[in-house]
Order: sequence, then structure tokens, then C-alpha cells
Amino acid sequence: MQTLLDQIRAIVGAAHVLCEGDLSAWEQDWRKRSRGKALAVVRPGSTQEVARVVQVCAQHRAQNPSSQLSIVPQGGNTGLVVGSTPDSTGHQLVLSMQRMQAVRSIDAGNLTMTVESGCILKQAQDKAREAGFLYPLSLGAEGSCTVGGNLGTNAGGTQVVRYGNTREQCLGLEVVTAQGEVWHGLSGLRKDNTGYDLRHLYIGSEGTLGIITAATMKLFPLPVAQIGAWASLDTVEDALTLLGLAHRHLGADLTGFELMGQFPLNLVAKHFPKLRQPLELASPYFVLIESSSLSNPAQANEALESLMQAALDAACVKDVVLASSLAQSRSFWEIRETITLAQAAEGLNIKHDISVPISRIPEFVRQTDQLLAQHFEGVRVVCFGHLGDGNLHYNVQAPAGTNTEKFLQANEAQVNQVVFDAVAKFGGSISAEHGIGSLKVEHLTHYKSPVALAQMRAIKQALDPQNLLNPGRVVNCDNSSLS
Ligand code: FAD
Ligand code: 2HG
Ligand code: ZN
Repeated sequence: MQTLLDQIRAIVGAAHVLCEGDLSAWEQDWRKRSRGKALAVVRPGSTQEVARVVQVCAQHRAQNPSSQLSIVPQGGNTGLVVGSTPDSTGHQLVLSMQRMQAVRSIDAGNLTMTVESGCILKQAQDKAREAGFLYPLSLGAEGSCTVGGNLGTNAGGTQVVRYGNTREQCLGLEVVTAQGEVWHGLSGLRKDNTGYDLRHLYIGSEGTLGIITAATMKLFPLPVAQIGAWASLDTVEDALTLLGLAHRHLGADLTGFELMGQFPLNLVAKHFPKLRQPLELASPYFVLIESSSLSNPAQANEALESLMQAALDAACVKDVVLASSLAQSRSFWEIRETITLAQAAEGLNIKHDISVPISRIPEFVRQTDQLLAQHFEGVRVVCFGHLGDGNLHYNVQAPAGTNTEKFLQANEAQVNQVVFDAVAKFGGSISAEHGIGSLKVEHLTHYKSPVALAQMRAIKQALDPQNLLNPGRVVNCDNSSLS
């Protein structure tokens, strides 16, 4: 391995091959579910360097068939399914994209921005805004996650109802393959039917098929107004009625529709008491709606007011606060985005980023709440998320006062089974946002069809026959079945 590391030092520079000291920022996952041990953290500075590192690793594997060397691509390491950190073997290189942050170009006429994959999402948003455009992807981790990680996981976030997932926003990729070749696919074309669309294979592949080094992403006109409204509700059915009204009243101006249960907001109030809740926490559910307008702020305000009046008339909301300033809208979003941190502060937990058809969400929540209460006395459900997309974070926290670790050890598998069986029954997906990583590999084999799984394995085998890239994530293909 020393020779290999020397070869890699010669490619990226010795300062960018980290083997000693505190490597926890790269070895420990965000949720602290698993701490691995890297052979080294390698930080290439260009696409060519990435390609050469992959080439020497592929060569090493070819010359040492029993070698367990593999590569774990990493962006901001904010993923929630243990997909970007090494295992404990000490044989995995973490390939950190942190140094590749450049915005290569903005094509105003084509409404696109070409950006390197290590660019922090917030920086991409800021660069687009400076040029007079909106880069619409938005999520709680935007201050540290990267464009490459967003593409690797096909991240969703809070604006999907209007702008789609990361996949819908991407028009081209540059990728280093598992053989260390570079695929130059940064076309920026909106229409291209020349065979299989490789871009869509790499997006959402969680670093298992190739290393994304740059991407051409869509830009949109900057809205002139973004207004938030916060409403309290009795039921999830009411939230669905409100969603229908919001689509009708706001049309394409509807840019966010988030549901939050009372308990997740209680956690925010408990762990982040400085954040002022817009309404008393006395209702079972709350909704945050965002309207963004390209025309004028007064019109946007009127449209939101008329939506809320219609909602009050239909009795699907109890109380409503309309933000009177951009700062107040932002404060609504801050509360919503703090739920993940508040849940972490409450202790280790079980996360589910499920989706079911939007129309079936109320029944899914009712039945699954009941099942969990029956099987796990006192368990606390942290239900919130992107109702406008049919995607909920249906998370589970141990009963108050219990030892969280013990609860997880004893019950995590059964809790997952109850929730995922319900998801399957309602025709949903066990992961709508965060991906499979290591945490859901076994579940995928159970809930994905054998035909789909066989095709996924065939794709992995075709693109990465050595199983060099992020092995054991997404689909399990051990070396013996691949080589
Ligand atoms: P990492 O965590 O470093 O990696 C994630 C996966 O992508 C890994 O499998 C990794 O191998 C792969 N990968 C990383 N870079 C590359 C690359 N260049 N080429 C190929 N593969 C690569 N997710 C959502 O979808 N919606 C949300 O609303 C959301 N909110 C969040 C809020 C908080 C507070 C936190 C902590 C996380 C949240 N996430 C959310 C999850 C996470 O932020 C996203 O999955 C994000 O896209 C990961 O980006 P990253 O750069 O941190 O990737
Ligand atoms: C969000 O929507 C993220 O805030 C994180 O996807 C969800 O903490 C979670 O479970
Ligand atoms: Zn989410």
C-alpha cells in the first residue's frame, strides 16, 4: 500500500494525502451512526488528478486481485445514510472533492451554470444570485453539502414542488469512470436523444458508478418576492386540502409546501428556545407555504392572502400567520430547517425519508402511527417534510426517558419493518431523498423488485467490474460475483 500511496502523493501532492492525525471529519458520518478507518483521505485538485488517482487504484487492484482497496467519493459528508464514510477495514481511500470548488462558467443565454462538484451548495446559490439568477436547490445542509453530493444522492430539499429534484436541474455531467477515464458530458443541452442518457445513471448512484467532477446545472429567473405563510391544522387531511387550494391559487408561484407535526416543533422549541414559533404549539400539525413571484410583491401578497382566506373558509386551517417581511419568512424557514438538529440534540434516532402518492399520505400516517404505538409503547414519531412532493420524514425517537442506544439496538429492525411494510402497502418508496448508502442496502433487496435489482447489479458490473467505487453501498455486489 505504501507504493500506492507514494504514487498518489506524486499525483495530488503529499499535502493532499492525509493518513495521520484527526481524520474524524472524513471518517465519521453526520449522524454519528458509524465511524470508519480510511487508508488515506485524498484531496485531488482537478479532474485530471481524479482520473489519475482512479487509474493507479484500478491498476493496483488488477495487479493484486486479493486487494480490498476501494474508493469512497465524498463531498460535504452531510449524507444521512452512511454512504460517504469508509468502513472499518482501513482499505478504503476517501476521495474528498473539497478542493474542486470552481464555478467554471455561467451561460446567461442558455440559463446554465457549470460548476465543479466540490462547490458548496450555498456558494453555488450565491454565485448564481450575483449573476442575477436563481439556483433553486435548497436544503438544511446547504452551508456544507456539495453540488457533487447533491447529484450523487439526487437530493430533494424544500423547493422540489416547483423546480424538481437535483436530477431535473442537471443538464450535463463530467465524470471520471471506474477505469479512470473522463466522460465529458457537460453539454448543457435541453434536448438530446442520442441514445442512453448516461447522466441519469450517475445521478443518484451515490458514488458507486463514477466520480462526478463537474456539472452543468439549470438557472432560473430570480423571484422578486418570496413570502412565507405558517398555518396550524388539525389533521393531515386538512393539509392535503390546503395543498390543493395552494396549487389552484398560486400555480407556478407555489415554491414550498412543508408539513410539520407538533412533536418535531416541540423539539425545536426545547433545544433551540431562541427561535420564536409563529403560532402557539397547540395544534397537531403545522404547514409552511412559500409563494415566489416573478411579477410584483404586492400581487404575490394578495395571492397568498386570498389562498389563506379560502383555507379559512374551507375550515382546513385553524390559524394563519403571513410573513410581513423577507426576514420573517426566513425565520419560518429557520424553524423548519432546525428540526433535524433538534432531533439530533434529543438523541440517536431512526430516520425514514419515505414517499407515497400524495393522496394516500393521510391514511399512511394514520395507520402507521397506530401500528407504531401498538408495537412500541411510548415511541415518539417525528413526522415532517415535503408534503407537496409526497415525501415525509417519518422519523422515530425512543420513548422519553429511555436509553436511546438500547432502544435502537433492540427495536430498530422491527421499527423499520413496520414503516417499510406500510410504505410498500401504500405503493411508496423506502427512500425519496437521502438514498440507500449502507443503512438501507438490505432493505432494498427486500422492497425493490428482483427484476429491478438484477438490472441495477448488471449496470454496476458493466461500469465498475472491479467493484472499486463505494462497494457495499446501494446494491451489494461482492468481488467474487463481479470479477
Ligand atoms: P456526501 O455526504 O459527502 O455524499 C453523499 C453520497 O454522494 C455518498 O454516497 C458519496 O459517495 C456520494 N458523492 C459525494 N460526492 C460525489 C461525487 N462528486 N461524485 C459521485 N458521488 C459523490 N437531503 C435531501 O435530499 N433533502 C434535504 O432536505 C436534506 N436536508 C438535510 C439537512 C441536514 C441538516 C443534513 C445534515 C442533511 C440533509 N440532507 C438532505 C442530506 C444531505 O445533505 C444530502 O444528501 C446532500 O446532497 C449530500 O451532499 P454531500 O456533499 O454532503 O455528500
Ligand atoms: C429535511 O427535509 C432533510 O430537513 C432531513 O431531508 C430530514 O432529518 C431528517 O430526517
Ligand atoms: Zn427532506
